[in-house]
Amino acid sequence: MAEKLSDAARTAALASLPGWSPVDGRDAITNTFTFKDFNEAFGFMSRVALKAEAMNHHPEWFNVWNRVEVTLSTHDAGGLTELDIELATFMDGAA
Ligand code: H2B
Repeated sequence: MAEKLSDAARTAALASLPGWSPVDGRDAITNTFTFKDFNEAFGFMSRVALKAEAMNHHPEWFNVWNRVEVTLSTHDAGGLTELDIELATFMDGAA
């Protein structure tokens, strides 16, 4: 099972992921992606869904029209792991 990130690794990971921020009261990161329209937002979600399924690591997310609010955390580990950093990095590339 993936291990929770150390404080140093968490700080370094966040520094490499502009736009992502820690969630208050929980070991997780969040970002909001805004697209031109629903078609682009859902295209992004579709690409991320395939990646998430391949990783067996899934986002918590909420979509309204052109906006996708994402929270990443590793439920099995009770906090942030490398899997969240990998998925966040993929999302940045897909957006
Ligand atoms: N996604 C996330 N974000 N965290 C997990 O711990 C996790 C997951 N675990 N997707 C997987 C699925 C697990 O629940 C299944 C049973 O493999």
